[in-house]
Amino acid sequence: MKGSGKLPPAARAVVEGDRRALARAISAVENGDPSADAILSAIYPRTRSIPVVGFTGPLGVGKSSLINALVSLLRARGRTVAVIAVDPSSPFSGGSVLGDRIRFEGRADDDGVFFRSMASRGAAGGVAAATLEASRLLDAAGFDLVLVETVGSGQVDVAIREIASTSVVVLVPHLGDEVQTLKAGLFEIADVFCVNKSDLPGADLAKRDLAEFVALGSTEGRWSPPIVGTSTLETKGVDELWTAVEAHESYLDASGERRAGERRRLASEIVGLVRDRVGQELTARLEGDPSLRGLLDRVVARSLDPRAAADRLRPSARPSR
Ligand SMILES: Nc1nc2c(ncn2[C@@H]2O[C@H](COP(=O)(O)OP(=O)(O)OP(=O)(O)O)[C@@H](O)[C@H]2O)c(=O)[nH]1
Ligand SMILES: [Mg+2]
Repeated sequence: MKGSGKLPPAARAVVEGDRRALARAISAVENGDPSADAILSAIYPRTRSIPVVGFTGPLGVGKSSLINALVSLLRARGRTVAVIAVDPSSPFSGGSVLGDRIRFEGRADDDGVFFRSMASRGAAGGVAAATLEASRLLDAAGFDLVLVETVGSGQVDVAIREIASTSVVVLVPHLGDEVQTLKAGLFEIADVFCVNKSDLPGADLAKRDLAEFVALGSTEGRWSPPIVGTSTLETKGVDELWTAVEAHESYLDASGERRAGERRRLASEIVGLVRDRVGQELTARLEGDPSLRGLLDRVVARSLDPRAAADRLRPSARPSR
């Protein structure tokens, strides 16, 4: 490990792999606690941009089951793995449990695995930002890769694109009409398709359907998402699924897309942070700062329109300076 002596204690504990410190730092990020700033800032130079693999898809298709199976496979191969479940029912805090969904198996005796659920309350963008920063903490803590589960709720899944280096869209045979709806959104984010529950009838048909769909959108020289059939019940296809994920990760390196993608994501992260901060500050100042209150008064009185007021508030046109 690179010398961690100069780091603030909370950050040092994270990079030294202290689980409780890691859990506390993630909670600070999740709760928007100001103590997160110093930790995130201190650990950032130590992050390596590890693979973050997102699993998304409709309720109950077997995302958690697949992640459990992959964790076993990866641990058997000596890789260390962190799992983040973006979960509205937050299974670790006793939230309501839907049907017979699978929980992540406790592996208290194994330091090479870390499970964490993040409540998906608040805006999708907020969840995405917290998940991104949590992945960064896990990266700094030395994990080889992060697996993220999101429920197929649309916005959060699309936001996962901003975090994951590889997105796996999980489906099952006989989704019927649901597949048609999904095609609009989820399908655009897939780097790998997984048809889970392939022990059920109709799996081959579902794979053929998907293959036709993929062929429609495929472009010469670009990544074309492979379609992998799996059954966690019969432990089939899990190796192949991971092989497909690794193939995409290799493609990212070979094509230069990893660097380009990271650059794009960081730019969008910075813009998002500025938007949040400037927005909060302006909201407060529009009522609190006398010169800006006057501007708002004029808009209310119809002597200025909102766009003209916004123009005057642009950083390059600060009215108060
Ligand atoms: N037949 C069959 N059932 C499966 C398979 N994988 C998972 N299941 C079952 O499907 C149900 C849901 O599995 P989960 O892993 O919780 O699915 P999920 O997508 O994580 O569910 P949510 O997080 O609630 O969206 C459970 O009852 C599993 O036992 C499979 O390969 N075949
Ligand atoms: Mg699940």
